[in-house]
Amino acid sequence: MLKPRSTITRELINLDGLWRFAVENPNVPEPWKGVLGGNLEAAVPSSYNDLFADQKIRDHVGWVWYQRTVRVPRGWTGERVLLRLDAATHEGKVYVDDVLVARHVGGYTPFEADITDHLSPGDEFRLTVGVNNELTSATIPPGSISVSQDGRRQQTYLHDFYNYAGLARSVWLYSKPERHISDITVVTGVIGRTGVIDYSVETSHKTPVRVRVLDAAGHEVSSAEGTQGTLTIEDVSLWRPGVAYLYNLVVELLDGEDVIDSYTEPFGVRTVEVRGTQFLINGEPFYFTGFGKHEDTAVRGKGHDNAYLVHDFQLLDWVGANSFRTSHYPYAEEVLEFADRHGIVVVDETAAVGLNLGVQGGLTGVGPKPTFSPETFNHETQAAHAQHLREVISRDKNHPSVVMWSIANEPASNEDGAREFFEPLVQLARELDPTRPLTYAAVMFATFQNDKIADLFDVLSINRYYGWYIFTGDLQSAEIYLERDLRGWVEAFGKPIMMSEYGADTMPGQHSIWDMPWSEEYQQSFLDMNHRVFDRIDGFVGEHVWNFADFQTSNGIHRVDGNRKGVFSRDRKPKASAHTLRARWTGLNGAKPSVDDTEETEVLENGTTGLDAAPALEGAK
Ligand code: BDP
Repeated sequence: MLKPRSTITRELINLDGLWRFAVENPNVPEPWKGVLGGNLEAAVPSSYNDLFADQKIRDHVGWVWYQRTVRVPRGWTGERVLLRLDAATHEGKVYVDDVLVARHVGGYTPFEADITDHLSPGDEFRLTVGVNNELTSATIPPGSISVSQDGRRQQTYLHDFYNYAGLARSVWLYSKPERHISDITVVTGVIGRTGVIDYSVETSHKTPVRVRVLDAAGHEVSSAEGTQGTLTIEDVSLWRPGVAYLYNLVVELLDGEDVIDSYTEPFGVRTVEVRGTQFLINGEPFYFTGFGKHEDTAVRGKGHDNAYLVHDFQLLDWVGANSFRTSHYPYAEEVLEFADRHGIVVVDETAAVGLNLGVQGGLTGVGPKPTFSPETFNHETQAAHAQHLREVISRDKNHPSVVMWSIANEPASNEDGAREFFEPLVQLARELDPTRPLTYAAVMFATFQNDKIADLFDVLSINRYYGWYIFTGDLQSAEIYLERDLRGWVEAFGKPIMMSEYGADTMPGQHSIWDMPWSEEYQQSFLDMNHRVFDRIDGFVGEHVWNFADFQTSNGIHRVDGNRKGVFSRDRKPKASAHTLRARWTGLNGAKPSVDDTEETEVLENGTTGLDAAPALEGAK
C-alpha cells in the first residue's frame, strides 16, 4: 500500500490537530449525524487515554468519536479524493457527513476511503471517525471482555503494555488522478558492483508505465518501461547498516507524452540472507545490537511524535545500537522511513502479541486453558492474524531498513495446535515476501525440547529473563541455566540465534553494592552476565535488550507506574546500564563483540534444565 505523497500529480493535506472528541453515549446512537456533544477536544495524533483527567474515559471499553470539518480544495476537480488514516486503534469507522465510507479492523495498519463520489471540490464536510479499543479472540492482538458486578465492561489482554487507543497516527486528505499507480514493489540484489532492481507496478488502468532511478543527487542512473522488469545500477552505492544510501524510483503513467500520474518511492539497494548460522547483510555477517522498543511516551501514549523519533534515534546512535525490533506491533511509517534514511536495521514485528494463555496461570491458581482450540484462539484468530500479516507486508515491503519479519511475540509455541496455527501463516509470509527471513520471539516456557514451530523459521529469537523472573538476584545460577538453554537451541536447530529480550526492572536512583534487583548496578550486572554467555556461543547473531525505555503498562501489582526494564527512563534519561551498553557496543560496526572472557561456565549435570525452571516464571509474572 502506497504512503500518500505529494507529487506533480498528487496533492496532500495533513488533517492532524485538535479534533472534537466524545465517548460513546447510548442516548446518541448515531453521533456522526451532527456535531459531537460535549466540549472535549483531542489531539491527533495521540492516544486519547491519558489526555483527560477522567478515569472513565481512560478505562472506557468500546467506541469513542473524533470529529472535525474538512474542505476539499477547489482545484481538485476531476481528481480522485481519498482519506487515509495511518491507524485507528483497534477498529475504525469513517463517516463523511452522514455516510459510512470505510471500516477497518486492526489497530496498527493504515486504511483508506475513496470519497470522490460523496462530495464536490470546494465543499466542506463533517469528518467523523469512530474508534473502538476492544480486543477479543477475533483480533490481533487478542484479548477478552468481561462485565463487572456493577455492569461495567472491562478489557483484559495478554500483553503487559497498556492498551492505548485512538488516532495515534496521522490522518490525510489527498488527491490522485483517475488513472493512477496503485502499488509498487521493489526487490534489490547485487552482482559484483552492479545493483539489480526487480520492480513491479500495479495500475488502476492499462496504461504505459515508465520508471526511472535517481541517485541521491537526483541524477538518473537507470530507466525502463513496463509494469515490471529489472533495472540495473552500475557502480551501485549500497544501503548499509550505519551508512544509509537511498535511491528514488520515479514511476510515471503515460498517455502519449503526458505524465498522467507520478509517484516516487525511495529504496535502498541491499541484500539479506541467512546462511548456516550467519545473518548476512550485503553478504557480510551482521550482529544485531539494540533493543525491543515501544511506541510510548507520557501523555500522548502511542501517539507518533517527531521530536521523540529524532531523540530516540539519537540515543540509539549514542549507545551504539545498530537495530531495534518493533515490539509488539508495526510502528508508524515515519519511524521506518527515518530508519531507512539513517541506516538503522529493523526487525518488523506484527501485532500478534499474547497468543499464549499459558501466561495466565500461576497466581490465580486456576490452570491455564489451551491456547489453540475452537473455544480459545481458533480459525477466526488465525484469519485475523493472516489479514494483519498481509497489511504489514504490503505497507513495509519496500523499506531497506526492514531485514526480517517477526510473525509473533511469545506465542504458545510449546502447546498443541501451535504448528497448525503457525504453519499456514509462515507459508503466507513467504509467499508475500520471499526475500526476507522470518522469526518469532520465543517465550520462556518454549524450550528447545518442546517448541513445535522453530524449524519453520530462519532465525531463532529467544526471550529469556534468567536473573529476573527466575533466579531473581542469583546471577551465578542464571548464567549456568541461560547458557544451557541457549546452547540447546543452537544444537537442536543449527540456525542463527539472537536474544530478542533480556532485561531487569530498574528504579533510577536505587543503588546497591550487592546483587540487589531493581538497583542500577543490578541491571548492569544482569546485562554483563548475559553478554558473557552470548560471547561464548557460536552462531549467536545479536542482542536486543528489553527495553529501550520504561513504558506504561496495564494496572497490576507487578508494575510500579509501568514496566521499568528501560535502559532509559520514560523521559529518556540514561540509567547506569546505558553506559554499560555504550561501552560494549560502540565501534562494533555490525561485528560480533570479541570474546575476552573465554572461560567456559560449568554446566550443571544434575538433570535440572531451563524447562524445569520455567514454571517458576508463571507465578512471577
Ligand atoms: C516478555 C514480553 C514483554 C514484556 C516482558 C516483561 O515479551 O512484552 O514486557 O516480558 O515482562 O515476556 O518485562
